[in-house]
Amino acid sequence: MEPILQEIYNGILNGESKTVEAKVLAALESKVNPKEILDEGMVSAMAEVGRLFEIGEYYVPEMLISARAMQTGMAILKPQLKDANIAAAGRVAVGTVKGDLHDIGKNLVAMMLEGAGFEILDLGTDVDPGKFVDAADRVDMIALSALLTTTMPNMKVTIDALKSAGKRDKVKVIIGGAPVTEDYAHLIGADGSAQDASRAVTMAKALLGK
Ligand code: B1M
Repeated sequence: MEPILQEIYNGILNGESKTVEAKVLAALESKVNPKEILDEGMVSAMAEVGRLFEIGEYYVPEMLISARAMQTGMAILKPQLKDANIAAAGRVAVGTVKGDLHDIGKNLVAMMLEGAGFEILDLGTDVDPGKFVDAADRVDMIALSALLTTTMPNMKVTIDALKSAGKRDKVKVIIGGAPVTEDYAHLIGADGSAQDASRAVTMAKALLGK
């Protein structure tokens, strides 16, 4: 890994927002590809944070400060990942399902979709199914994120709420997040699932015929 990417990686691992900010700016200045900064320097660091949490070396506070450092870097990269020349490809409501506070992956999906020309309605985290149902009148697609096995069932609750409100056929629904599989998407009646933010863009384009 390039030294500058290693420094960003370490900054996220140690939850040093200021370092991450400075190093991401420096990397962009040196013309390092923004996607490379994101994938190698940042997303891989968050995966390591998860591993350290799993083996009991990190606790929730460490995860939180790493997440803040990650968000700082993402805010700087956001304009770089956006391609201004693409016409609006459709409107997408994105949100993390009820009970779930993880928003980094959701934000990444929103950023990449926005970069690909979609208009984003970001409903945030811990989103009540009713809010997605309300949003269905204003968007072409709903993108649900869940990071916990305990909150994943709320994806089904949300889709069922859309069905009960007679709005399921008005929108496409895609789901994603670490515990989500294609089989699960099929089981709960989503239109598809994506493993990462890039694939979410590909899927959104395919489902909306772009
Ligand atoms: Co949490 N957490 N966390 N956490 N956390 C995980 C998810 C966990 C796997 C850690 C672990 O045990 N290894 C574990 C879940 C275990 C499980 O359910 N099987 C866990 C746990 C247990 C918890 C708590 C319960 C801990 C506690 O309190 N005891 C608690 C729950 C709080 C709640 O939500 N109610 C909790 C809290 C937190 C923090 C608040 C401290 C913080 C979140 C801060 C924030 O998001 N602002 C946090 C963090 C940071 C993590 C880890 C370390 C990192 C998540 C992350 O941001 N990854 C995570 C471990 C891990 O993932 N390895 C962990 C980087 C991000 C880019 O990846 O979000 O996976 P990800 O998104 C990916 C793909 O999943 C996909 O695209 C992205 C990449 O391009 N994707 C989509 C995501 N959404 C998509 C939607 C799509 C398509 C693709 O279409 C719609």
